[in-house]
Amino acid sequence: MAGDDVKLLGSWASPFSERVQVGLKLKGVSYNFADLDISPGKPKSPELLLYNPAYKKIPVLLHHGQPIAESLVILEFVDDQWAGEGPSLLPKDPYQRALARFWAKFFDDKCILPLWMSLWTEGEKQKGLMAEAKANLSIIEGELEGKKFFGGEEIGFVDIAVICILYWIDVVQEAVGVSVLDSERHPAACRWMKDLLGAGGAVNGLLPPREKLRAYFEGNKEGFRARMNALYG
Ligand SMILES: N[C@@H](CCC(=O)N[C@@H](CS)C(=O)NCC(=O)O)C(=O)O
Repeated sequence: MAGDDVKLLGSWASPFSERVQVGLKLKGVSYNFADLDISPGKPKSPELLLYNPAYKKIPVLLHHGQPIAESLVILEFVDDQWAGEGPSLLPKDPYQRALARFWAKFFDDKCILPLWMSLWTEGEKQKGLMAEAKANLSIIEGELEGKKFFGGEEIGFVDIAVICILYWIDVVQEAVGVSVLDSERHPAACRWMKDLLGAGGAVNGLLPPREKLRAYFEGNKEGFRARMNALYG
């Protein structure tokens, strides 16, 4: 807020960086955005290596020059630092708070890699990853049953964590010509995603335009395929 010095090292093309941007925007916090080029083959920025030597990954938030890394950790920091500004991202009740952290962690640990790697693999390997993604995402979907948002009536921590990734998966699957996320396999997630992104939705207009993102991944698809298989294949 006024007097705060907030800088985000990120990339417009990163869903993890986007989680932080959505959190800051919902809270109404002004920030400077350093849009780093994380395309495959590009050297890492010295600023990133300086502030996140442990993981060497974006996003990194600098608050008065103090670095914080890891998107979920940053989101929690944003919620605490600007408590009282905009909506609370995490529930106040300790048990509900713990549950929100649990589901965000489960999504990160069990859903992201099989969803993402389904896009960059083929044959039996891809089939196995798709089955794993479907099984784990169905568990997450169970959490949405009878609710508008993961957080209940208002958008919260888990919604932000999940929407950024699923939006990317939805766009990138189009760019690479693979289908891993659809309303037949994941009806609750697709319904929830449509509500959030559509006219009047809580993140409508906050995420990068679909066409821009699709073109970026389409243009870099061979580089991403090689890099993802080298890292996780
Ligand atoms: N667990 C991390 C993941 C961050 C991450 O994977 N960042 C990617 C961009 S999407 C990155 O920095 N990639 C650059 C690289 O690995 O060289 C978080 O939640 O912040």
